[in-house]
Parts: sequence; C-alpha cells; structure tokens
Amino acid sequence: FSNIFVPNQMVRGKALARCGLVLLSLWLCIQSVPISVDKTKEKPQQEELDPPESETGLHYDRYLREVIEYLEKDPHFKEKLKNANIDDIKQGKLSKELDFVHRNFRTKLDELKREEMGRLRMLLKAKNDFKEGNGRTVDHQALLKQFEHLNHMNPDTFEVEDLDRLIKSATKDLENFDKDRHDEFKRYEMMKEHERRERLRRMNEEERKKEEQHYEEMKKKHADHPKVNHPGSEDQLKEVWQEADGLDPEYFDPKTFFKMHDTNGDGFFDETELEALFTKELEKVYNPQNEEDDMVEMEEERLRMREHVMNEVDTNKDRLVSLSEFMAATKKEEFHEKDEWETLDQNPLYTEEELREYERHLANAENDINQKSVELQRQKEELERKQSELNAQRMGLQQVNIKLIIMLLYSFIISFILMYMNQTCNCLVDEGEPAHVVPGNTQPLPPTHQQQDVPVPGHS
Ligand SMILES: [Ca+2]
Ligand SMILES: [Ca+2]
Repeated sequence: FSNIFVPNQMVRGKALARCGLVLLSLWLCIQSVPISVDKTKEKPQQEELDPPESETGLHYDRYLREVIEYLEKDPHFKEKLKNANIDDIKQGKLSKELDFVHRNFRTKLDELKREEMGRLRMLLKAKNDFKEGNGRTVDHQALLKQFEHLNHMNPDTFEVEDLDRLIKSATKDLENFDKDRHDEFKRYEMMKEHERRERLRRMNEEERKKEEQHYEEMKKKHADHPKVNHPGSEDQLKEVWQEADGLDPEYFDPKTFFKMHDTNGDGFFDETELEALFTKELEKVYNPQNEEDDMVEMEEERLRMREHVMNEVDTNKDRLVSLSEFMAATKKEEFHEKDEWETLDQNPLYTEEELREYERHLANAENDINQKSVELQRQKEELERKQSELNAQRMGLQQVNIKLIIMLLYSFIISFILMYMNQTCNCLVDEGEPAHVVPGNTQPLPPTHQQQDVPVPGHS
C-alpha cells in the first residue's frame, strides 16, 4: 500500500506546489489590476468634481460678469467675494463693493479714453501741419500704426481727408466710451433699485414702512442743496474763478480763465480739463460722507455736464474746445443766463418697463446658473455613485485575494506534510521493507533486493 502511495503523494505534492505557485502569480496579477484601473479613472473624476468658476450662485450674475474681468485683477474685491456667502450677496451686502467696482469700470474706460484722446491730439496736430503747408513733415506711417484697426486705409496715399476720416473714427470711438459709461450707469441704477425692492420684499410690514420712510428722507436730503449753475455759464465759470482760483469776480476775464485752466498748455480744453471745471458745482450736491449721496452718480453728473458744454461750445466737433470756440461761446446770450442746472435725480433714469426688462434678464441669468448648478449636482452624484461602485469592486477583489492567500498557505502546508510523509516512508523501506519496482523506473534493483533472496512460498 505504502509502495504505491508514496510516489503518488510526491507527484501530488509537486502538483500542489505548482498549483500554489500558479495561485501566487494569479494573486499578484489580480492585486495589480485595481491599481491600474484607479490611476486612469480617478484623475478625470477629480477634475470633474472641482466646481467650475461660473458656479458662483450669485443673484446678480450678469452685472458681475461684466465687471468680473476687472475683478480678477483686483485683489481687494476678489478677497471680499471669496469671503462672502450667497445670502450676503443676495441681501445686497456687497453693493458697497459693487460701487467700488463700478468706479474701477469707469476708471478703466477713462484710461482707454485718455489713450484715444492722445491719438486724437496727434491727428489734430498732423492736420494742422498739413494746413500750414508742412504736410511732408507728417510721419503718416507712424500715425497709421496708431490706428491699425482701420485697415481699410491705404497707407500709400495720405491726405487731409484721410486725417479727417481718422479723426472721425477716433471721435466715434470716444463717443462709444461715453455711451458705454451711460449704459453702465443706467444698469447700475437699475440694479440698485432692484436690490432695494428685494430687500423690502424680505421685510415684515413694520420694517418695510420704516425702510421706505428712511428712503424718502434720504432722497429729500439729497435734493436739498445750493443752486447748481449751468455748466459753461458765466456764473459757473466765475464761481471757479473766485473759489478755486481765489480771484476777484469783478475782474473776470475769459481769456485769462482759458489760459489758467488749459493745464497742459496745448491751446485746447480737452474733456479732462473741462470736467475739472465742474468740481465746485458737483461738491454742492455730493459729499462722500453722506449716506444719501452716491459718488457714482456724481461722476455721471460730471459726464453729463461736460457733454452739455461740448455740445454748446465745440462747434467743429473735434471734441476739443479751442480758445476761439471758447471766446465765441462767452459772447453768446446763453452765457449770461442764470437758470439752474437740472441734476440727474430730477428726471427718471429708466422707465418701470426697462427695470422689469432688466429684472427679467437678471432672473434668466439666475435661472441659467441654477440649471447649471443642478446639472453639476447631478454629475457630482453620478461620479460619487461610480466611485462607490469602484470601492465595492476593490473590496470584493481584496476579499478574493485573502481567500487565495489562505488557499495558497493550505497548499503549501499540505505539500510540506506530504513531502515529510514521503521521506518517512523512504526511511522505512531502507530498513528492510520489501520494495517493488517503481513503475517507469528502469534502474536494476540493488543485490539485497534480488528475487532469489526472497523466500517464495512453495519453493523450499
Ligand atoms: Ca489743454
Ligand atoms: Ca473744437
């Protein structure tokens, strides 16, 4: 029994050991599979889970989006926005910050405008040189380089008409800056009103009554100010002459006034120089310390004043007031008129219909954001679901791995036991046990195992 058993056990032991090795390599293979899966799948998931920049949840998204480019460069507002929660924003707590942003918007436009004004001045000088017969000294290539967006111009021919076209184009650009500022201001006012109404809507009746009363009081307080002189009128200029320049109004002289306030001495009043003349008038209406005075409105008022004077005085429409244009204006009848300037709060800036349209626009923008937010939420949940599926798979694989390791250990233990038993059997055979020829073994048996030595029954 044991003669047949031993070699069989050895074969099985070897087979089990081989099987163990196969299982071991199988286990190693399986172990490496989930790792490679995770590496390829986890990265895009992480990227998709990051909320995109547009998901601000802001109530006044459109308004903000328009100025967001400036904000990105503005660490002050960026910090404020980062630390504000959505309720704060919806309750209009950021509106003060938006005023600040609005000023930035205007400053940016002003900067662009100054550049444009500089180019306009270059053109005017070139035109003047042409008129005086110095056309050959004009570097028209350099001038054209300033107006690369006007590629319809032929750089080979360059006449006074070309300069006129360039001036017209530059002037149009400048008009656009003013128009942008007006539009921006209108939106600003509509947003302010919209925010106010939203705030009222959230209040109880008592709070609302109090708030409305306060609003009316502030409006009255704002409207209560000294007479604002008509911009460009004798009274207005005399006030500057007296209060800013410290001169006696009895000796008011327009030509001296012009020379004093042409601060860059180029012989023209440009827009900035003109606007500076209105500061005295504006200070009568606007004080940055007062709750009821909005300094954004003050700048809009300044713009209106300058536009008014330009319309009246700049007869050749080059957006500059020459000394002769100025002197001509002081000789007109209107120059001596004493009527009061109507400030912007005296006339409605927008109709109720325009406000409703603007609010619809805001609501649509908010709706878009909400939809995006819902979609993102859905995507996030989907990703989380996939993630948990992956985790479950990984857990399952780990359990399989543990089972395989146990099996492997078993197989090693069994093969070890078998090998031990095999050795024990061999020892017993060596001590005189009869042995049979091992099947397949062609080796001659040792002499002690010769057949004649073995007693055969029936042969004595
Ligand atoms: Ca000037
Ligand atoms: Ca002019």
